Amino acid sequence: MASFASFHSVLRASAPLAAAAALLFSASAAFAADVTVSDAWARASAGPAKTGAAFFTVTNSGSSDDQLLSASSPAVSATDELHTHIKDGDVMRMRQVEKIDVPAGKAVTLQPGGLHVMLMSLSAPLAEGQTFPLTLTFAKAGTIETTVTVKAAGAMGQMDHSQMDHSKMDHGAMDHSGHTKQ
Ligand SMILES: [Cu+2]
Repeated sequence: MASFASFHSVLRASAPLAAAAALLFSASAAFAADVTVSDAWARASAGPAKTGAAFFTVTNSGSSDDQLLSASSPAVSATDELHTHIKDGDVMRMRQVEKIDVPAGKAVTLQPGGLHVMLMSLSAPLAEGQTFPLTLTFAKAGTIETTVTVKAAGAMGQMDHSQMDHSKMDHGAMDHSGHTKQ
């Protein structure tokens, strides 16, 4: 009976710990659900492109600001970067950014001519209709995996960017001199 009693007391002692662990787990699970990724797409490559771009909407329905820190799509590209566009005179230039802010209660849309995930080294040109997994890492929400659908080469999303066809940009010739990380 002595051994049963001590076993019982161990159970009692660990009960608060188990409750705390359960609370932590449910808190982080609830938090992850606060940030969602939707409508992920990329543009089909025009010719033998080495780079591509992926776009999507991040919605933060929680009460804490979050940041997108990195993206990864090893199925199609060895390296991905977070980019934005800046207007330099009449020329739109891409610039790498360290993170993309996703404020509490806001939705951020990555789209042609603006923020995007740059697929830096495609293993093969992206074909219309193709899908591939994209893993996004957030500062607080952690890792979220989404599926990217490849649309026609001229696809623009909701905006008209006829003067800025990303697929025709030569990333290699891009001016990196002003490539400051934010
Ligand atoms: Cu880019």
